[in-house]
Amino acid sequence: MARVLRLPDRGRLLVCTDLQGCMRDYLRMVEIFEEALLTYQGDAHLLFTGDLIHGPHIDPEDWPDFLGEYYRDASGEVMIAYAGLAAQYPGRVHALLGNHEHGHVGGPHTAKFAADEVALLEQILGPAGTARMRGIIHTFALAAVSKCGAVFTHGAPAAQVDTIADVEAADLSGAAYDSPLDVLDTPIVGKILWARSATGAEARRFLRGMGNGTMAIYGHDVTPEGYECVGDEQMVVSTSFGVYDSNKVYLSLDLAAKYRGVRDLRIGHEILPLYPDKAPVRLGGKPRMS
Ligand SMILES: [Mn+2]
Repeated sequence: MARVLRLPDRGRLLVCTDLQGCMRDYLRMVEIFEEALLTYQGDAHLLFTGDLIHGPHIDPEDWPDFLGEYYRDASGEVMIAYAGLAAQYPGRVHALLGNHEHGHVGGPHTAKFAADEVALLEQILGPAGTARMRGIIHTFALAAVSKCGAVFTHGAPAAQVDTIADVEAADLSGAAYDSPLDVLDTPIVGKILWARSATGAEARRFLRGMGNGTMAIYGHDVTPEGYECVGDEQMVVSTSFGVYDSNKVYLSLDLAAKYRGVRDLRIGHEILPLYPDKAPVRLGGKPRMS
């Protein structure tokens, strides 16, 4: 797979950030995608912006509030389901690499919920399952660009990119480094996969380099409110991990539109609740009688 995914200039695009092994939210996103295929006469796309894997293995009584809605990690199952969906709808289901996937194909091993989450998941999956998962991860791009102005990455848009070719040429293997941790200090891969924030100047430089995009859309960090605008050109979205159901948000973009920036994205149109029946009005939920 090419390092940079070029999305088409028509159709509807649904965007889902960090699932971290949450099968229930994955299935809800598939349901929304299949509804969109009906609504838009088959012309819909679904994009996952990385970190589909590596969730908590914690019993309900030990679950801390800051992790949001309770779930149990189903990373292996989510990856298999993703690959099946991508095969079922060729060219319409896409994923970007997150720092958690990168650990399985040359990047540093993450240690969010285990001392070595890469080793833990590979042990659960066994050699054949691990090989299969790595094959799926190798289909993930590092960034996605679109004519509508949106540029998608896993982390914040802090990478020092002059042209799309810089990202196309990025080395993900880690082979060039003494230690996988060295990738964290690299100006492109390290930032795209790990940056939690970017200044306005960094974001504008990145967007210019990525073909004059107008807004950077990403996850990686949790925003408990569901989404957050940073200046006019950045939006952090939390669809699943670390958030309560009521605040989970996904994006629905018109690929034929020309968005001038994140202020053009409206609640109830482009910004939508994953679970509308649970969402407050401020996130597009319906008013309820109490
Ligand atoms: Mn991440």
